[in-house]
Amino acid sequence: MVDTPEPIAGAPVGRRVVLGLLGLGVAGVFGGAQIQKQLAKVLGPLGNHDPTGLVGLIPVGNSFRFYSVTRGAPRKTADTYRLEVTGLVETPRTFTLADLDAMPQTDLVRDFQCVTGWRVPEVPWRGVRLDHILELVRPARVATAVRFTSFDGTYTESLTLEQARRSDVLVALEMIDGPVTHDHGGPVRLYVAPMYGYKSLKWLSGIELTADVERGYWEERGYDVDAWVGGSNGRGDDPTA
Ligand SMILES: Nc1nc2c(c(=O)[nH]1)N[C@H]1C(S)=C(S)[C@@H](COP(=O)(O)O)O[C@H]1N2
Ligand SMILES: [Mo]
Repeated sequence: MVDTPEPIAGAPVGRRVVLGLLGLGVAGVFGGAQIQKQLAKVLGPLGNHDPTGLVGLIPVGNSFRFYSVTRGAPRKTADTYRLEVTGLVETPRTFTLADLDAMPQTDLVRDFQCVTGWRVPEVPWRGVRLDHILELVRPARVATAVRFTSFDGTYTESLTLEQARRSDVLVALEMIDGPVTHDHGGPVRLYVAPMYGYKSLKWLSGIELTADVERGYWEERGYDVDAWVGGSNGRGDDPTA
């Protein structure tokens, strides 16, 4: 955590932050996902907003940005976190973090790629297959799609039921080397391995079975509903602008 108090929006970056960023150059040799912990430590609250663009200038490459279309989300703990699964299902259910922890866990090591072009190679992910959760609630025959909501109150995403059942789509509890951190959408986020990062909704609070695909936040703003990496919308403009 940066201990120089600095107002976030438009503020000059504190000296300690800059020194910290320079220090990261040393860590660059590790590259990839491992850099993330140190980035989070040095950037602290700036990591969420990056009003200066400095994050993009850090000489390490292959690092995560923290994205949020809102000013973040409330913090949820094992006591307060709930995942509601509703809509066109036989048995709507509400799961706690302990419930999700007790389910079979799947490990994946996959690249994480934002449609804007940054990419983090070989990120370890761990969580419950979305398909497992769908089995527990039993989708009705008329359900063809799944809609996801975030406890940031704004962001949404969706998948077809067929996509949602893939073995590389996780309700993720861990990424990199521990629990999904708050800034990365913890305690629970979605991870849709074969698609661009905007599908991997952070701060997951709702899964709703629907009759048709409903467009998500960025899809309302022009991005492809089918966000396969390498597909038509890998065009390099910025869905977070
Ligand atoms: N709730 C929420 N989820 C989100 C976003 C967001 O702004 N809000 N941004 C998406 C985009 S565009 C990307 S690339 C990834 C970034 O994940 P990260 O912030 O953990 O790096 O989260 C996705 N999920
Ligand atoms: Mo993204």
